[in-house]
Amino acid sequence: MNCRRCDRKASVHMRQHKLALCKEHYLEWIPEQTARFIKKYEMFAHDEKILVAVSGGKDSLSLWHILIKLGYQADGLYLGLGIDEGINYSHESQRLTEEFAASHNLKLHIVDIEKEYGQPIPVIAERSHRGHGKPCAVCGLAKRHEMNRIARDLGYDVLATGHNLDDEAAVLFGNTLNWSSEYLLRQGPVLPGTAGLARKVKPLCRFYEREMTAYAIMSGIEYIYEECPFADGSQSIFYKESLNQLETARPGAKLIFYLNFLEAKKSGKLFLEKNVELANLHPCPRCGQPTSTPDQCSFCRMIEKTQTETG
Ligand code: Q46
Ligand code: ZN
Ligand code: ZN
Repeated sequence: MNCRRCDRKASVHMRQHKLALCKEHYLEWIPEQTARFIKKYEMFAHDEKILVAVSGGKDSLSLWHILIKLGYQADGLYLGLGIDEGINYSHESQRLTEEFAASHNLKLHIVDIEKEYGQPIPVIAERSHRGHGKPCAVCGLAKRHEMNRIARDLGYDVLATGHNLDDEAAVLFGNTLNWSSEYLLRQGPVLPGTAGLARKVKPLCRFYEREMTAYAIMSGIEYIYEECPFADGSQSIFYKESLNQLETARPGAKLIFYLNFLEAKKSGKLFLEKNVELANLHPCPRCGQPTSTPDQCSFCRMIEKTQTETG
């Protein structure tokens, strides 16, 4: 098949879009589409300061690469989680992130959880007895807390993450299986900011994972191939595999699943109470972030608990 734009041999075939492109035009198409999504979902403007959460993986580094290409002011934030299993995941992902930032002359903030809170994620997880032996619940909580803290403290308007369509469809699938209406209400390409919470955006949410892999490889981005060792056997991987089976039988199914959800939500046709209050929030006395739990936020409570156990 030939490239739709220039007639050279195509390198990427996207069945779900009925589109084939050569390398050169693919590397134009992805940023063009991203720009279209940023505009369509009103994610941010050119004069806003963007903080990109980078993990060293293909999605977040590609997102940073694309935003810079599109002329946005985007700095990076890398969170050192202290996960040293396997290939020493944290060390390797930090190295690749730093290399990317240096070679593209970009500003990168690095926050090391152990330096900030005295213990790495796996230890916090163990001591706080959360998450049934896996650090993921604690890790997710800490990542959200820290990204928000840095965005707020350093005056960024918006926090961008590299979630792709496979990620979003898997989350949607899980939320639908459980009919978690509160999560469904909050899911989307943009989560508006509130006092103390930065606006969160996902500019890659309409790209298939394989499209992002192709973009990263063709752009020559060096990223960490391995997933975090704790991702193994997770529910989200199981959902992704199930959706992949569906996608194989019905190309485009994943995209339709996600886009029709967004459409239905926008038009108010979902069986969701539209005005479920986003729980009553008050500032955490320790870190100041809005929280719905009485007294301190869940993150600060967790840290305090682990610290009292240590000392
Ligand atoms: S980084 Fe953290 Fe993930 Fe690793 S410990 Fe679990 S949540 S799997 S996206
Ligand atoms: Zn072409
Ligand atoms: Zn707090």
